Amino acid sequence: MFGLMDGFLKNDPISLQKDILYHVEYTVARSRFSFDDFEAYQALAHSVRDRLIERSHDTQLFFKRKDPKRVYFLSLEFLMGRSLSNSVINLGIRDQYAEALSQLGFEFEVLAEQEGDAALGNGGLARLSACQMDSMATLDYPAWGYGLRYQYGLFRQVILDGIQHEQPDFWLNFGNPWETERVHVTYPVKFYGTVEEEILNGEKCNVWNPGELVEAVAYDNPIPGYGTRNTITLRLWAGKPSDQRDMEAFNTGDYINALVSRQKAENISSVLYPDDRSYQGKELRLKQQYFFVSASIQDIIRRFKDAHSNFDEFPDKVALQLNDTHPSLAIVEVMRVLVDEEHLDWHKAWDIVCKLFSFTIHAVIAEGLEKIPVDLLGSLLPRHLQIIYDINFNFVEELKKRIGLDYDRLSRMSIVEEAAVKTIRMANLSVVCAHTVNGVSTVHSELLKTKLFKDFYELWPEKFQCMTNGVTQRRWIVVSNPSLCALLSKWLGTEAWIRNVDLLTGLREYADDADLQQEWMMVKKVNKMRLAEYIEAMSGVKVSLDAMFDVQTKRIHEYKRQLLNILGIIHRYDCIKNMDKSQQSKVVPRVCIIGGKAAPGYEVAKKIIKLCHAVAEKINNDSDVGDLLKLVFIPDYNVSLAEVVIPGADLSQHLSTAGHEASGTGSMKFLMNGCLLLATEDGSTVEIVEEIGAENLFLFGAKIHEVPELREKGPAHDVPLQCARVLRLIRDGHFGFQDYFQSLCDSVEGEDFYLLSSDFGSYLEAQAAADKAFADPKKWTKMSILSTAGSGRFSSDRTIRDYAEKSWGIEPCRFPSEFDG
Ligand code: 475
Repeated sequence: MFGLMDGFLKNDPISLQKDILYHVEYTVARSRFSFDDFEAYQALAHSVRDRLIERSHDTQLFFKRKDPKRVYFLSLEFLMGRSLSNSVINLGIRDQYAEALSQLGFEFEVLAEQEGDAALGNGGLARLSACQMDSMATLDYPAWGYGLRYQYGLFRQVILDGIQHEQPDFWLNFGNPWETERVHVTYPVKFYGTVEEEILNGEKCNVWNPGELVEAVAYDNPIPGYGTRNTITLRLWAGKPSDQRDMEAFNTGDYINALVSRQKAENISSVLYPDDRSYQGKELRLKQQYFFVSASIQDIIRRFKDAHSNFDEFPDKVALQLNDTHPSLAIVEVMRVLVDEEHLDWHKAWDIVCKLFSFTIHAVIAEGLEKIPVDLLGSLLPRHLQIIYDINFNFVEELKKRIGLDYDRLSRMSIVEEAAVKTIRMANLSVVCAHTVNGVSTVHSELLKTKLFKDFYELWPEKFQCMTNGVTQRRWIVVSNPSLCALLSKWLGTEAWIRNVDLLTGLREYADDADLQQEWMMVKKVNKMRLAEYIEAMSGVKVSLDAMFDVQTKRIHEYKRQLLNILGIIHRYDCIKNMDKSQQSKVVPRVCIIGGKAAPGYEVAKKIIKLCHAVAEKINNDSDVGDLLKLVFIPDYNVSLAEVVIPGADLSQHLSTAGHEASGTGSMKFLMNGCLLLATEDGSTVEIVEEIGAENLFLFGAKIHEVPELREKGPAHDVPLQCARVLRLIRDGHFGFQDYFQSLCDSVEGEDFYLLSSDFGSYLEAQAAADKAFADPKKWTKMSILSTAGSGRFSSDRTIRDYAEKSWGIEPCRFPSEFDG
C-alpha cells in the first residue's frame, strides 16, 4: 500500500528552491524576480506546509489502517508560538532549506523572524499543551489535539509610562500558512432552547430543541514529530453561521437582520479570555467551552463509527484527556450523545463514559476550581444540566452506601454546590467520572490527595496519580539554542539526545573538563550577546556581557512574587549606593530582567509592573551605579521572546510562595539551557533538586509545611530591617508615584499573605550565594553543566510516556521506517 508513499516532494536544495519560488509566484502572487523578506517567509512557510500535509496524510492513512486506540487531548488553550523553525527541524530539513535560501539571497534566520506567534493561550497550562503535542508526535502516539481557533489570541502588552495597556493580537491578519480550513468538516452546535420528553419506539426519551445553532468548522494544524514521519493534527474549531437556521429567517423576509445575526456565530471563537486563573459565570466563556467540546466529540464519534458499530468498543479505541476542568463538559456531552442520540441505557452509557476520561488539574487552591452557576448552565445547555443532576443523584446515592449519612462530607463531595448561588463544581464532576486524576508535580499531587480532593482520595485512592510536567527539548534547546545543541551533540558523540533526553546525563562526567567548560562559557556568551542586542534595541539600555543576567519571566502574579524580586533589587541598589569605590569593585554586576503579562483586570499585578519601571528608571540613570546594576522590563513576553531570553540567562528566579505553584515549567526550560535556578521549594523545583542536588541551585524561603504557621503569626510578625528600609524608600517617593505604591507596601507590612517579609532575609542570602558562585567561573560553569545534565526528567517526552502508559492505555503507531525521510 505504501509503495508510492515515500514522499512526492523532494528535499534537496534545488527542489526546495523551486518550491519556494513556485509559492512566491502562485501562492503569495508576487513576481519570483521581486519579493521581500515577508513574502519570502510566506512562500517558504507554504513549501514547508506542503511537506507537512503530505506527512499528515500518510500518518492519518496509516492510523486508519492500523486502527489503534487514539488519545484526544482536549484543551481550551495552546500556546504554540512560531512554527517555521520547529517544523523544518522536526522534518530534518533545516540545513537543506538554509542552503536553498542562501542561493536565493535570503537567510533562514531572518525569514524565521518574520513569523508572528500563535498565542492561543495564557501561560503555563497552554504552553504545556504545546510541548506535549510535540512529544506525542515525536513518540509516534496516535494522538489528536482539539481546541479553539481564537481570532484574537492573548493580548499584546504595550507599556506606556510604565503602565500595561492591552491591545488586540491580530494574528490572522496576514494569513496563517500553517492551517488548512476543512470546509467539509463542520458540525452543528446547539445552544439554549428547551428539552421535551417524547416517546420514540415505545421508549421515553429527551429531545433538546435548541434556540440557537452555530456551525463549527475545523482548521487543521500539522504537528510534525522529530525523527519520524509521523505528523499529527491539532484541530481547532472556529464559529461559522449555520445555514440551516438562517434559511428560516431569510424565508420570513428579514434579510438584513438575518445577515447581521449571522455575524454573532463568529463571536464564539473570537477572543481568548486573558485570565490565567479562572472565570466564573461568564456566558461567552461557557459557550466557548461547550462549542469546542461538542464539535470535538462529534468528530471523535464520527471517526469511531467509521470503523465500529458497537459502543462497547469505544473505550478500547478512545482515550479522552481533559486539560483542567475547561473541557469537562465533554463528560456530559458524551453521556448526552450515548443516551439521547444513540439510545444506550443510562447505566451502560455511564459505564462507558467512566472508562474514557483522564483528568489533569493545574490549580492549587480550591478557589481556583471552576464553578458554573446553575442558572447560566440551565439556560445555555438545559439538557446538560438535567444530565449533571442525574449523574450527581446516582453518585450521591452510591456515596451514601459507601460512607453513610455524613452530610458534611456528602455536601463537600456533591457535584452541585448548594450555596447562595447554586453552582456546578466542574472539578468534582471530572473527579467522579475520570478514571485517573493527575497532578502536575509530586508536591501538587500530594496536595490534591491531602487537601483539594481529600474526600475523593479516601474514596478512590487508585484514581490519583502524579504526572510531573515536562517541556520539549526540541523547541527549548534545538530550536532556541542552536549553539548549545551543537555542543551537546559533539560532547555526547550523538544527536540521539534529541529523542532520548536522558542521554544528557552523559555530560556529568565532563563537568570539570576545562575544554568543555571553555566551550560552555562561549555558548552562553553568544546567547547573552543575542539577548543584550535585543534589550538595547527594545529599551535603549546597554548592558555589560560580564554581568550576571538574572531573569524572572512568567505571568505577573502576587504568588509568583515579582515584588520580592523588585524589593531585592532595590536593596541591592541601596547597598551599592552606600559603598565606597573599593567595596563597589567587589560587587558582582547584574542585569535584572523581568517580563510577563498581567491579567487586564488584575490591579495589583499592574502596579507591580509599574513599580518595576519606576525602579528601573531610577537605577538605570544613576551614574553611581553604572554597570553594577541594571533593570529591564521586557514588554510583551511571549514564546518567541522566551526563545531569546532563556538561552541568554545565567540565573533565573522562581519565587512562588511555597505551596502555590502547581508545577512551574519555565524553570525546566532554564535548567535545560544551563541557567542556574534561584527558587523556593515549591512545585517541580522539589524534583529538580532531586535530580541535580541542592548544591547546584540556590534555594530559599519557607517550606510548604511552614507556611500555615507563618501566616498564623500574621500581620504582627516583624518586618526585617532590610525589608523595612526598602519599603521606606518606596513609601518616601524615591521612585516617584508615592501614593500609587503605598498599597503594595501595605500588603507586605500588613497581612503579608505571600510571605515576602518573612522570606526576605533568606532570599537575600540566596542572592548572596549566587553572587559568590558567579564570581568563580569554574564553579559556576560546573553548576551550569550539571543543571543541563540533570534536566532529562523534565522532558515532556517522559511526561507523555507516563500518560500513555498509566492514563491513556495507548501505544506508539509509527509510520513504517523504510519510508522515513
Ligand atoms: C500552573 N491557567 C503552573 C502549569 O501545569 C503549571 C487557568 C484558568 C483559565 C485559563 N488558564 C489557566 C492555569 O491554570 C495555568 O496555567 N496553570 C499552570 O499550569 C502547567 O506549571 O504551576 O500555575
